[in-house]
Amino acid sequence: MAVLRKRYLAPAQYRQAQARQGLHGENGFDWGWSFRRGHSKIIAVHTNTVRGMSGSFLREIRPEALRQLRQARKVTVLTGAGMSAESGVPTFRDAQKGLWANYRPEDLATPAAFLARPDFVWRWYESRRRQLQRLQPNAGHQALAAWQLKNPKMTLITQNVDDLHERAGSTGVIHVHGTLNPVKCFDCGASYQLPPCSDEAENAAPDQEAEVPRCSRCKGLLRPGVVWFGEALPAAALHKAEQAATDCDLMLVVGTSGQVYPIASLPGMAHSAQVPVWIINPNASVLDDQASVLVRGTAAQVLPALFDRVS
Ligand code: BJW
Ligand code: ZN
Repeated sequence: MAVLRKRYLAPAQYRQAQARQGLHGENGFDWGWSFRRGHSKIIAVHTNTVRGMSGSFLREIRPEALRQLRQARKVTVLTGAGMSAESGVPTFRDAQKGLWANYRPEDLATPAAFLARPDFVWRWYESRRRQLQRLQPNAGHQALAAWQLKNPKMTLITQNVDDLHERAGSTGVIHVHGTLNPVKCFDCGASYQLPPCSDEAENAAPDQEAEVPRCSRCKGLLRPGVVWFGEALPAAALHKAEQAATDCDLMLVVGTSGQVYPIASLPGMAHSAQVPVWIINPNASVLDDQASVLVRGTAAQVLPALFDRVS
């Protein structure tokens, strides 16, 4: 079997390398082996993602890899922003578009930014909440929810602050970075469920005046129910996530860049506990070293096809 020596290539480069090394996939799905520290790594490239076409593509995935997934009784799934990208939610590290194009999320998602300009940061979150209201779960969210029905021991951990997993039907979702709604009081922590957002919220310009609602108990400012940089993650959620990372037969990591800690260390914890880690991402990430199976494709394309093959 040919060995694809250079592993972490962008899909187009990967295909060129494959052609050079004589690896040819069929049905739009190419795969190769790579060897490192004595372990084999399966790389699966969903070439239809590259070509922007749809179609079946998992016929070529190695049967031993599919068997691993089929036989797993306890699967832990970790999702990141890429999970919701095909629903229209911008990923965190994509350049922002529209009215907020000149601002970096990293500069807005901090307690310091909120304290300096609460109304400004509140408007950004309201515009995102409004945007989310008119977006729908994608085929990847739906595939995970359907798969959970058949595999009740699945644990779903998400870094996303949207509710698209729940709207697709997933239950018991562990939101390690909180949620856009409910919001909470900055001072006393009291929780408040916001009513649906107005259209104006989405179209509010960054410099437009807006009043941040206040807590009815202590009059403190309300803030989004998310975890900002420098803040501790919800202890119970983090504890459950860490346990689920090692107490499982397989970890599926979907659409995260693996740049934000402590969650970025979960795939490494699983890997150290000899749990096979599968990564689904159209792009390379710093987590790739921890993967036993890499699928270069998008969440909405890969997950339905993958679960279809193992059901
Ligand atoms: C697709 C796709 C498709 C695209 N299909 N895939 C150790 C080392 C260094 C630093 C630290 C450390 N430990 C802690 C830190 C500091 C900090 C940190 O990690 N900084 C790094 C940036 C270096 N961490 C923290 O501050 C955390 N708190 C903490 O550790 O507290 C300690 C403490 C203890 C006790 C008391 C007090 C403090 C908190 C982190 C909170 C993160 N919050 C955010 C914002 C949430 C609110 C909001 O949304 O506004 O969470 S940051 C942002 O990043 C967001 C995300 O959940 C998170 C992760 O991003 P994600 O999901 O990976 O998205 P992207 O955009 O990065 O990647 C998208 C991926 O999808 C890409 O790979 C694409 O290729 C892929 N993709 N289309 C599949 N269709
Ligand atoms: Zn309060």
